[in-house]
This record gives sequence, structure tokens and C-alpha cells, in this order.
Amino acid sequence: MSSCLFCKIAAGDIPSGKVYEDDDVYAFRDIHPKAPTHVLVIPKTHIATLSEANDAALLGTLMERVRFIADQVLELADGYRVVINVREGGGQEVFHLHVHILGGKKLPF
Ligand code: D5M
Repeated sequence: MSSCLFCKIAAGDIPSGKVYEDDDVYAFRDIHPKAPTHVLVIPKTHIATLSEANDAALLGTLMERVRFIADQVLELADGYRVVINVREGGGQEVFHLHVHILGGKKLPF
């Protein structure tokens, strides 16, 4: 979607701290990190929010890539947290589905 910030990042039209990219997903460092490692993983297909994501294959691919990026690319050997904020009540600020990967320290509950 042309007006979407994360679509522009995935297209390379806005600079980002890219950590991984393939045909399906794009992963980059969060601009306001909440942990020593804080990466966002997005599907390249524009989906506004998890509530509107009804493509099981796409969601399966997204989560498999999240696992791969956290374990193999970021090498978060001690573990990590995966978060999806959903709509305003869930704290979602950018309306392009994204998965937060947080790690690099022992995270509080
Ligand atoms: O999280 C949206 C996240 O997106 C929030 O942690 C900041 C991050 N953000 C916003 N703009 C950028 C850019 N340009 N680069 C990297 N990260 C960015 P939410 O789950 O919607 O609250």
C-alpha cells in the first residue's frame, strides 16, 4: 500500500536497519528499541492488523521466519519474546502487521 510506512521500508523507499529479507518477509531494527535486540518482522503483503489476517499459509510462513530470524540470524541463544500488538487497544501504532522480537537480556514479565 503506497501510503504505508512499513510497505515503504520493505520496498527500500525509507531507510531501515535491515537484518533479513526474502520473498515473503522483511525484518528490521525497531527505531525505539525496548530491549538490547528489538527487531520487527513484517510480511511483504500489506495486512493492516492480525485481526484482518485470515491467510493461514501467510501467517505460518511469518511465524516460521520469526523463529528462523530470532534463532539463526539474531542468534538469541538465551531466548526471546515475540509480541504482536493488535489494534488500538493492543497498543498497535503502525497498521501493517508486524511481529516484535525482543531479546538480549532477561526480560521482565
Ligand atoms: O509498534 C510499532 C513499532 O514501530 C514501534 O516500536 C516503533 C517502530 N517504528 C516506527 N517507525 C519506525 C521506523 N521508521 N523504523 C523502525 N521502526 C519504526 P506497534 O506494535 O505498532 O506499537
